[in-house]
This record gives sequence, structure tokens and C-alpha cells, in this order.
Amino acid sequence: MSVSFDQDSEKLLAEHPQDRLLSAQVIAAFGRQYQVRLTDDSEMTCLTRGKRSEVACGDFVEVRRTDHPSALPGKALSTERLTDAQGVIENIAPRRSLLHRSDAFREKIIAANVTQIIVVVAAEPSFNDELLARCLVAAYDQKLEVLIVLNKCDLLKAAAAAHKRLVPYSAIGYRVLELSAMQDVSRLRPFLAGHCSVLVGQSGMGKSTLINALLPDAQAATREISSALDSGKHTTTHARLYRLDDTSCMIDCPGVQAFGLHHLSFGRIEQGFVEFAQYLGQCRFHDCHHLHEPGCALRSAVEAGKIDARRLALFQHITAAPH
Ligand SMILES: Nc1nc2c(ncn2[C@@H]2O[C@H](COP(=O)(O)OP(=O)(O)OP(=O)(O)O)[C@@H](O)[C@H]2O)c(=O)[nH]1
Ligand SMILES: [Mg+2]
Ligand SMILES: [Zn+2]
Repeated sequence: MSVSFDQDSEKLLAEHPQDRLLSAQVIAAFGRQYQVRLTDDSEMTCLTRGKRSEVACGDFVEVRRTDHPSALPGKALSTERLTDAQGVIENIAPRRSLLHRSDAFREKIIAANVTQIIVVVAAEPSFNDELLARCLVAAYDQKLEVLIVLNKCDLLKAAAAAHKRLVPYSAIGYRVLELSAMQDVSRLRPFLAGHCSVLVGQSGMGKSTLINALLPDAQAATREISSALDSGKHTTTHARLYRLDDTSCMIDCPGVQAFGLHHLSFGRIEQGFVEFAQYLGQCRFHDCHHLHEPGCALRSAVEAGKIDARRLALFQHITAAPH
């Protein structure tokens, strides 16, 4: 019986190839429209059903080809969204990791299934160290490897100042790589092997320039930044995954201004400040917020020069307003 069923379904699929589920990876996410790459390396544009938009760049999915709108089984999609669509995403595979940020009202997915976060900061425009600290907490939460890249080191004076601001990070064990995407990115390559890395950082730090330097065919858009305002303009508008080789890929993301950690508890944020670990649980009050309480082990560690004062200040600021 089962044999004849299989034969029947094979025949059905031959007649209606659009019914077959195909494995794919999401390589770009534009609102509710997704570009996916199939196992044979071909690409197609897909939609999700109904209001589901929780698909992220990097997701492994199963898609159904729907070259013609009438081929769509089940719930209909509105016609204006069907213009370029060739398929629909039916299933999302369980994720190894999900990098997202959130405030009290909404959650924004950055990328799925990455194994490493590369926080890109630059000599110019000056970077926000609270954003950096927040990215590191999110990375810890998702068990991601971390690399901090200080870009634009060709701007010598500004790079020296930025280097100083990163010393506390290398002192607590984070890998910091100083380079210039404009000049030479070869030292970055060994850090990428075997990883799916996501580039995160403020606008104008040079994330897309790094992608273009690594992959000359990528042609990711980059743009002049307004140095008069000391702030970057958004150039990359959506996340895109680029394949480096068979075992490594990179996701370029739009610049972020804020990295809300509303989805993380106080305790989780404490753990995400990795150098605090040996002092946690040693404060006089077990629910110490490490603000003004007497007998705070973290404040004593700062006074003894064991913890950087700026890092504790960032922690206090983030836990006061995790979004
Ligand atoms: N001097 C110098 N400029 C650089 C370097 N890397 C990037 N830039 C410049 O910095 C500006 C911003 O670079 P992008 O790559 O667009 O920055 P981004 O981080 O992708 O920005 P968003 O897409 O908005 O998030 C561009 O004008 C680049 O030419 C570098 O190593 N040295
Ligand atoms: Mg960019
Ligand atoms: Zn304390």
C-alpha cells in the first residue's frame, strides 16, 4: 500500500512541481519579502503566509514554488505582494541562535543561525560604547563568539583615541582587531573561517566596506558619511547574507542606533558583563543592584581597580533602562 501511495505522490509532484517542498536559506529580508538560496545555488523571492514575518536572514527554511498565484494552496496572499514572488516560505527550521533586540513594545530580529558577532566600531565617526556593551551582552545570551573590529585605522589620530577606549575590552578577554577596510582586510580572514558571522554596529562604521573588501563581487552599497555631524547615515537598508566559502558566510546589517535588551532579565545582563562573573553572589545583599548598596562586591572591585569604572557605569545605565 505504502509503495503505491509513494508512486502516486511522486506522480502528483511530477505534474505539479510547485507542490514540492524545497530546502533553502534566507539570504535577504526586505520587510515581508525574502530572497532565498536553494541547495542548487539558484535564488528565488518568497513571501510568508498571512502576517507571519518572523523569518530572519540566515534562517533555514522550506519553500514551495508558486510561480503562478493560483498555485498557492491554502490561505491566499494579497495580490500586490505577489508581483515578484516565486515561492512561499512554509517552514522555518529550529535555529542555532537568534540575535534580536527589543524595547517594551516590539522585537526586531537581526539574524538567525549566526555563530559569531563582529561588532564593527570605527575611529570616525566616534563610536558609542554603550551600544558596544549591549551587543556583547546579546552575544553572550546567544552563546556567540565575539570579535570587535576597530575599522578606519588609516585615520591615525582618531584611531589612537578609539584604541584607548577599547583597552578595557581587550583587558577582559575580548578579541579586538584593528584594521582599515580601505587598505587591507587580510588579517580578518582567519577569524571568519567556519563561522557564520554577523556584522553589527552603528551606521557609517564601514560594515559594507568590509564586505566589499572581502568579496569584491558583493557590491554592497556604501556611502560617504557626514563628518560634519560626526554621525553616519543609513546606507544598508536590509540584512543580506554573503557566502565566503563552503563553511563560512557573513551577514551585513543596517546600522543600529540602539540595541534594546528588554528581552533579557537583570541576571542575564549581569552575566553578559563577563568580567563581573567572579564577583556575582558576593555582595552583602543577594538582590544587590550594584548602585548604592553597602557591601557591593562590584563597587569594591571597581575601587580596587579590578573592574573598569566605565563598565560598571554602563551596566547601571543599561539595567536602569534595558530598552
Ligand atoms: N578612511 C576610511 N574610511 C572608511 C573605511 N571603511 C569605510 N570607510 C568609509 O566609511 C563610510 C561608511 O562606510 P559603509 O561601509 O557604508 O558603512 P556601514 O557601516 O555599512 O553603514 P550603514 O550601512 O549605514 O550601517 C564610507 O564613506 C566608507 O568609504 C576605512 O577603513 N577608512
Ligand atoms: Mg552598510
Ligand atoms: Zn552589588
